[in-house]
Amino acid sequence: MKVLLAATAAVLIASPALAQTAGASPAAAQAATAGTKATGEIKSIDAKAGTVTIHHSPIPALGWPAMTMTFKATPDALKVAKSGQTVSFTLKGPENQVVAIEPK
Ligand SMILES: [Cu+2]
Repeated sequence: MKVLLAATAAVLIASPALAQTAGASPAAAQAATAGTKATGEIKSIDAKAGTVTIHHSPIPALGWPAMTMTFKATPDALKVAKSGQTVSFTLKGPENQVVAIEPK
């Protein structure tokens, strides 16, 4: 149990924006996981709406084929997003929010 709590705390510290939604039980359960990793190419960014559109490769963990779709993203993730960039990214929570983007 101690280990689980430590892991949860680490996730919350690593993702401050996610901590807001971690109070609800489904989100809390998701927040305790490492998230879903995926890769893709950034098509566009809407900083105002807080969204990023990515053409992503298949994501077997979610049962998704390759497609272009728009995700909600944390401010930190949006900050590093650049249109046309090939990236790996991390999805978390019930809405599959992009919580991290890493240029490849
Ligand atoms: Cu998709």
